[in-house]
Amino acid sequence: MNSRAPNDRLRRDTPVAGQPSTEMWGSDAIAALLRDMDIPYVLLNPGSSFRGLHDSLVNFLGNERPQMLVCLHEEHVVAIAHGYAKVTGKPLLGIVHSNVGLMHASMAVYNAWCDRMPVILIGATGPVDAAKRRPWIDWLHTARDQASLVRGFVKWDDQPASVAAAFESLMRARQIAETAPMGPVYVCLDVSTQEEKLAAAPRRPDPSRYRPPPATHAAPELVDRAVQSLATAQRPLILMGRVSRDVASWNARVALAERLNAKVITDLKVGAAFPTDHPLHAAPPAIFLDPAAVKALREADVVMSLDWVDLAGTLKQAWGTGEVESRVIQVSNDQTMHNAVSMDHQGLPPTDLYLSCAPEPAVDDLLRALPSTSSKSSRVTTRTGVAAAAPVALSKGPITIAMVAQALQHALHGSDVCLLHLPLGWAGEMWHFRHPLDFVGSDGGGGIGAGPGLTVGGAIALKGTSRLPVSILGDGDYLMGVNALWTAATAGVPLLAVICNNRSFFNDEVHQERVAKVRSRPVENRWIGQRIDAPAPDLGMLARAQGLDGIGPVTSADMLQDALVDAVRRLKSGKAVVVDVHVEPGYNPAMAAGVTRGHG
Ligand SMILES: Cc1ncc(C[n+]2csc(CCOP(=O)(O)OP(=O)(O)O)c2C)c(N)n1
Ligand SMILES: [Mg+2]
Repeated sequence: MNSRAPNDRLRRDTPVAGQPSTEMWGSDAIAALLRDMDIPYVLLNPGSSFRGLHDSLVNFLGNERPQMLVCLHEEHVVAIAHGYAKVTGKPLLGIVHSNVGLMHASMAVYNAWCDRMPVILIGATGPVDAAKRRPWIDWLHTARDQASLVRGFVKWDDQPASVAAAFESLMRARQIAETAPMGPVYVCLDVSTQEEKLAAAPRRPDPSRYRPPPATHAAPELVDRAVQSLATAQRPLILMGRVSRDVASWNARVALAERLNAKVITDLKVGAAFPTDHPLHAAPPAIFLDPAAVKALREADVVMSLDWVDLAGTLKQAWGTGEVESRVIQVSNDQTMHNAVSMDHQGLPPTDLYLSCAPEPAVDDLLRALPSTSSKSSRVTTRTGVAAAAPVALSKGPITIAMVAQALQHALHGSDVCLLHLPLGWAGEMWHFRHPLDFVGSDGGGGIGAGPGLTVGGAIALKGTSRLPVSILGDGDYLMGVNALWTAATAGVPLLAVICNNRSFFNDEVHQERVAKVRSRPVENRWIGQRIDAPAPDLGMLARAQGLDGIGPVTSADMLQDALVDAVRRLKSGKAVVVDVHVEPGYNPAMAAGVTRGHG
């Protein structure tokens, strides 16, 4: 992480001090443990099911560490925590109301699950003891098994029935969430446990004794076999998948590829994993494989996956239904997550050698075992910051996403930037990544509406660092999640979101076009049921309405460069800024082919 300036703190609502008291309530004890856990923020949307805990966070802890950040929708509670984890690798706390709050939050939990990102979500239930329920509302907001709403996509859940049990539950929740593969966890607190009066402060566990286990390593003989296979390969290739944001690990991956002279493919679904302008980087990063990546994969005699998302599907893009002719080394411990309600475990890849661990320990072990004299190529990458780009020419013409990328790079040239989200029409060649925080990856579960929340979460993590938080979002994604941005405005979090506004849920126009062609029906109708254009929502005004700066709409190329230079100036002065840019609809060919591939 870059050095932090003193302005990393968010704006905080300060409670007045009450009368000194020795009284203690169940939720005070739970809040005290949350303080011990040393997590800076708790995201929430209020609800009576956790009014006891809410009071304790304000009046017992003074709204500090954890500091409350209010969200306008529970989906953002989780999306913001998810965005923070993508930058830091660490969980924030979220609290959502019984039943209905959790239902709102559920899509974002799913995204965090598929993205293998830690979030500690706390919920609550009306009195488990039916005799204590208020008429009507307590019954609506109590469930027989509330966690069942999300159990299919959390790593662990619990409903502790006492303060002591809640202590243990929270310790276990954090330990499990932070153990690789990481993921969201859910702890549901009974309202009666929170509101019970305690005779004395219970002894709390020491969180430092409940840390996640250190990373496990593959057995030495398996590492030896992998070294043998890679060192003797003629054309090795590494698929760099879910890896950490750690710079030392980034350098280790570069050293490994160089020592093996292995080609590398990276993925836009996950964060930057390898310098995209390195000579060994074989093809632009993409959601679906670029043709150059398919070629490199088919030519490889040994393919090593470092926890690549969907290894089977990727091999299928290269080899079709035929036999995969490369020898496949899989480095992943993702199998421990493979019992979700969804099929996010993807297809089962052929695996000739299986190292069941996370990429980082495997890369370190391989590097130690490979003699450095075996280096077949060497190159040190030292450049950082956004690459130089010519300004976008002044013309009255339409704007493409590629022009937005170019103009933004021109405006940001030389700054360290973290791209916190990219739109579906993005193409990998539009921007080079040279640092693990240059790009943090996609939403994980394909749940549209996550972009704004992920942006706010990433921006919270970056506040006070020298790295600028920037997102480029689709208009559909923005409009579904737009009120996540209010949390950035109220907490004083700078960010820049540029909306590639094609006035459409365009992804689905591509699908309708395909169906129309297959059925010999008019493709001209593909827009019906998709366009967001009559009226076209004013995206800048939606930002201004929430206290952010809103620029636009930027409707022709001659307006673009100045608008983005202005936006970057405002970002650097500490503002949260949205720019509405009207772009031509269109996807790159690999993306268009990938999204519409037949179901048969
Ligand atoms: C919650 C949710 N609803 C619907 C979809 C289906 N869907 C996939 S992409 C997309 C369109 C997104 O629109 P936008 O962000 O404007 O990007 P564009 O397709 O226009 O490039 C939709 C509706 C989804 N993935 N998630
Ligand atoms: Mg769109």
